[in-house]
This record gives sequence, structure tokens and C-alpha cells, in this order.
Amino acid sequence: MSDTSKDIVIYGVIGSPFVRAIQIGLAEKGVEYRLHAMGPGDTKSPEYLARHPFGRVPAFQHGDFALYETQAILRYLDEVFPQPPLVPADPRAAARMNQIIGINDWYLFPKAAAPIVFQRLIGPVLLGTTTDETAVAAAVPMAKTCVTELDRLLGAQRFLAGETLSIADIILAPQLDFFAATPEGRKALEGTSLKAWLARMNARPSMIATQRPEALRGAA
Ligand SMILES: N[C@@H](CCC(=O)N[C@@H](CS)C(=O)NCC(=O)O)C(=O)O
Repeated sequence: MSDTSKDIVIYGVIGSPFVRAIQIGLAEKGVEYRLHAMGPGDTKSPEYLARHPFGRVPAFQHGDFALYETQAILRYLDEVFPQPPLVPADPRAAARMNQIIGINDWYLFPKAAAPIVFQRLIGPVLLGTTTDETAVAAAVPMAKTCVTELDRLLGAQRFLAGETLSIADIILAPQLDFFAATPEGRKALEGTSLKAWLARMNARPSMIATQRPEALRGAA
């Protein structure tokens, strides 16, 4: 393969936890990239839809290879830039990593974090909308289930899939960090081991270097 790290482009809206996960993965590997920053409306432009027919971020390009879906991008990067490895060698730990990514993609993001973060932060801060308390309340039970289960899976381990950083941590940390900026997120994390895990993740240079925009950082 002749493509180098210089040929990597991330297309994304800055602040998106999925976009941030790719930035964190690349930072953990010490790989350079270019960020093609988009506005929220740009995801449905004909030009972008040609790149990502579902109109979501991130999209990714490495030389002549185009890809979308965050976990697929991170797995590709782990193969192409193997150090440090971000998929556990142990089959059970790797299965745990995959399970946790599934929890994020099917339950935490769409049914809990996205509705609550939108109602508490993105809508009021960026769009001037008022919080729909019914929508927030409807998402709280799923948020609790997700946090309880992720906390159980973390247990006494240092990272979500064992003792080393994996793609599960890289996808979940920006997601839970955004969620923790809402009152519901703070409450859900209170008293869990996930809270300490998130603090450890937030102290990593890869997380510090990829903060959300200031306006979306403050607690709602
Ligand atoms: N399954 C996708 C999810 C990406 C996603 O939902 N991104 C959100 C931002 S966090 C998005 O693009 N939202 C814009 C929209 O829905 O129009 C992935 O893993 O990349």
C-alpha cells in the first residue's frame, strides 16, 4: 500500500462523538490527518451524500480508499497502523469490545445519549430551541440501562475490554463525555466505576487534544 498517513482525511462536524472517536484513534496511534470540517447542514448536500449516502458523519478517505461507519474506520486504521494495537488479542476480550460497540451503536447513542444531548445541549445552544422534557424523560430509562450494563462490563478492569485501551473505549469515551455534560448523564454516572474510567479517559492526551467546541462543553 502506497498511501501514507498524510493522505488521511476525516469529513465531519467538529463536536460529533463519532468524529471525535476517529480523531482519538488517530491521536493514540500518532498518525497525522486532515480534518475537513463541515457544518451540520452540509451532511445532506448532494456532494456529501455521494460520499456517505446516509448523510451522517464521519466519512473517511485514505488515498483512493473511501469509508464510512466509525467502527469500520477504526478497525481499518488498526490494521493499517498496527501500533499500539486497539483490538485485544484475546478472543473473549475482543468479543467484549465488539459487544460494547454494539451497545453504543444500537442503544446508548440512538436511544439515550443523542436525544438527551440534543434536548439539553445541541438544540438550546446551537439552534435556540427549548428542551422537550417529555423527550428527555422518555430516554432516561434506556440511559440507565446502558450505564448500568457498561458499568457491569467494565467491572474492576482498567479499560472496557480489559487492561488495555481498545476501540470500545475510543468510541464510548466521547459519547459518555458528551452525555455527562447533561444533568441526566451526570446522575446516571454517579457512583459508578464508569465515572472514574471516564476521568481516566479524559486525562489522555488524545482526549484533551480533541475537546468539543467551547459552547458544547459546559454542563447543561
Ligand atoms: N453509525 C454511524 C453513526 C454516525 C452518526 O449518527 N453521526 C451523527 C453525529 S454524532 C450524525 O451524523 N448526525 C447528523 C444527522 O443525523 O443528520 C457511525 O458509526 O459513524
